[in-house]
Amino acid sequence: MSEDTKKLDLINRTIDETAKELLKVAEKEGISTAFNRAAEIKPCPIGQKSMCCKHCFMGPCRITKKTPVGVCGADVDTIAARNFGRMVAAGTSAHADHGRDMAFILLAAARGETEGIEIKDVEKLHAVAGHLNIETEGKTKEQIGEEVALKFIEDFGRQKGGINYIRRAPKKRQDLWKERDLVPRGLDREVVEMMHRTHMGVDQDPKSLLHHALRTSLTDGWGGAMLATDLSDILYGTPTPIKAKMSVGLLKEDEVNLVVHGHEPSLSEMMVVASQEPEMLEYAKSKGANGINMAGICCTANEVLMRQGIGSAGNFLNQELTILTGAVEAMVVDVQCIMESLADVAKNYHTKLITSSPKARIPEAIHIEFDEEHAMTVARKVLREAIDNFPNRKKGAITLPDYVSESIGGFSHEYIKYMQGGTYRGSFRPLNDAIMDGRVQGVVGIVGCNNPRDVQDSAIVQLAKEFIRRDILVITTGCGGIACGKQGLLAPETMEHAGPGLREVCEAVGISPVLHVGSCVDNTRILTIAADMVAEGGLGDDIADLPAVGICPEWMSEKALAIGCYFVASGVHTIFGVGSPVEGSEKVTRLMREGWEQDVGGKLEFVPDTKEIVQKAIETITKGRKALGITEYVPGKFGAEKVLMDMADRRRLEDEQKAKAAAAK
Ligand code: BF8
Ligand code: SF4
Repeated sequence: MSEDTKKLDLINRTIDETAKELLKVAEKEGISTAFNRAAEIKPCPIGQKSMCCKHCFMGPCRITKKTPVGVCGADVDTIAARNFGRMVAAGTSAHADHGRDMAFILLAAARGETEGIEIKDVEKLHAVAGHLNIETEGKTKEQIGEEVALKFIEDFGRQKGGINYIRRAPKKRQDLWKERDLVPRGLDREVVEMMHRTHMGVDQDPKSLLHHALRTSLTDGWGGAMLATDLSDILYGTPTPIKAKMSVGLLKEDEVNLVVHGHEPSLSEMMVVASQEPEMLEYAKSKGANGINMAGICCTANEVLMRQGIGSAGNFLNQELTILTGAVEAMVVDVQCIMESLADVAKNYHTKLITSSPKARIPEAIHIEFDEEHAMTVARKVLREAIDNFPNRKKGAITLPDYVSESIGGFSHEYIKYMQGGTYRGSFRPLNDAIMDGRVQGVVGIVGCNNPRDVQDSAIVQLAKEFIRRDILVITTGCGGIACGKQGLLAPETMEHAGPGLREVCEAVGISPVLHVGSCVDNTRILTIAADMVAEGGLGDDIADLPAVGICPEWMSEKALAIGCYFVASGVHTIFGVGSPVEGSEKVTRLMREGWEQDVGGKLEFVPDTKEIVQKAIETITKGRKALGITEYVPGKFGAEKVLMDMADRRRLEDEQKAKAAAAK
């Protein structure tokens, strides 16, 4: 392959124009990114299919035709189920540990032990106390906050019985969990039990291992992640629609650019406040900057976007590229999805990489640890580091792509309810009615990551467009939400791409056909929306009855698998793109499809082809509508039928355009 073709291939691994531009900078400067590393590192063909076990030192054992079982006799089915179980446990732990930290911050805030953090949304605090059966009459918000925090903290270590929030699921779902022995005990117990079961020589039944994966994931979906969402709302405010810019083009040449990256909202919330303080702005001026510009990456971005309208510089695959602009004074990272390569990329520029979590250290980074007791002091310290670095920019090394999209985020579950009837009459009636009469055919959640094994943002954006065109409402979170935002799908103009039925409903209610509901822990907002739609009536009596599908088109993280599992355990047909992490075991693949569908009504499938994902989602929505006895899905009746472009089509089109451009020169 010639050098030129290599270059061309790499920039075709994203549909984000700013990423293309910055990949050219990487190429020119010889800086390595995930894009070129993914091209250079071929996944291990055995590990990729989960045909390898390293759970003890008699191995690692590779399963082949010649050696169909490991030294201990474990076959590929047990091995694949064990590997999958551990991935789900890790993903669950990441989300739920974040939730636990939020509970401790609420406790500290309620006890007056925080600096700058206090209970902001009292209405939400009361609603949460209600879910926990905590009496609120005559109590101060601090008293209620303390009780809520303590009750949540207790949930993490619950040894017997179920965690509190399972009661937020529809009654039928709760009964099914009881009947199937799926009611999750505390996070700590379920995760430890998963580690125990998957130790050498313990659980040897793939079905039983997968069953426990579902139960473990429920401590995430209806536990840790749901708490993380609710507690962030209580402390920093429940989101309402808010405008925000998206794409790396929002960085400013004449201002201090401070990028927050990771998942936790607390330090970034404090930095928003600090960045607006007159003394800080004066300090920035004294260093030659015209202001302070905050931007986010990944889910910390989603947290401050949802609540403060802080723009997002991009999603997972934009993190290294953002530093390549040469215009980032500091990138502050907390936990999860932070590439280890950031330190190496930053070395080529003046950018300071700052770690803030005691759980996530990077040797080359500056460590300024966040603690709630000194939250504002820490935020100001970080900000000063960034401002001090402004004069160190390498003047000739700045590449700021000239593109930025306007988006609207901030669609919390509470706001979606409110906008369908106002403060006193908020309900899900209009949406349920629209689904029942067929103006809206169903709801699809498009969530999750980027994966450099696929073209960045391509599947997410293609799917979102396909569904809204077919009158299917799209709810999005995480890197999926940012992908939609960068491509302009979160702007009101998206209405033009929607089918006429969906368009009518969105115009009447005042929403966009693609709703960004937040970060990855905010996938639990999708669960609470689904539970409320069931409670509203007319669409069955369980989440499994809704004409709804969950899709994770470009997944890469273990958290995505945890989310997938709790969606399935809640009754949702869930489809992942990219490829299957259990491909080597037909039995495990079948159990997740047919076995789980029989058991819990939801199923998990791995479908790399985007066209096939659309087809499968529509089949499920059609089947769901039929079972409810509501208008059958008629393709083209509401939305215009259009052929979906696949990658080959897209490449062909790009080649044609390039040929045309070359001919015109
Ligand atoms: O938690 S979507 S790449 S950033 S794991 Fe990570 Fe995946 Fe992005 Fe948010 Ni979620
Ligand atoms: Fe091999 Fe069994 Fe040990 Fe796994 S647990 S490494 S299959 S001997």
